Amino acid sequence: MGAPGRRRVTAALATIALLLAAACAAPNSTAPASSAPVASIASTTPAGGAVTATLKEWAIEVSAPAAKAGTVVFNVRNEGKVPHDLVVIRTDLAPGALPTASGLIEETKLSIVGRTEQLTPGDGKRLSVDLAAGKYVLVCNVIGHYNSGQFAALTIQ
Ligand SMILES: [Cu+2]
Repeated sequence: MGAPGRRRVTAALATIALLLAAACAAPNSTAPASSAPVASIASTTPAGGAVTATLKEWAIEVSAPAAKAGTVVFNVRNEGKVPHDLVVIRTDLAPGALPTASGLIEETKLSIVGRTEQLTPGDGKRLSVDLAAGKYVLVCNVIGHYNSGQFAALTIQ
């Protein structure tokens, strides 16, 4: 009747040994794993820069005519007296030569890469868009506004 008792003691010692091994291994295994992903997240997010786009009757004023490729943040502000929106279009067409119908840009014939909803006077919006190098046109596509001259060119380098 001594054998079962010894086996129980052996099992208990084995459990303690496993717990000690786990406790010692934990700090060593987590330290290298937590530092590795931070570097890869930073390197996969290119900084394209920020562009302020001011909407008014009848213009879109941009803070710079060009920005770097990557994630571009548009700080859009409506400083006009009526609602306006901002639509970002990738195109080689001249800013004033986009196809229109019934006072609107024909969006289905163009490559729309970003947009805001209509902003009321005094309102603002941050619009973040991933832009590749190329030529872009910014427009307000409220009826009649593009035809009134509310557009601007933007080059991504
Ligand atoms: Cu407008």
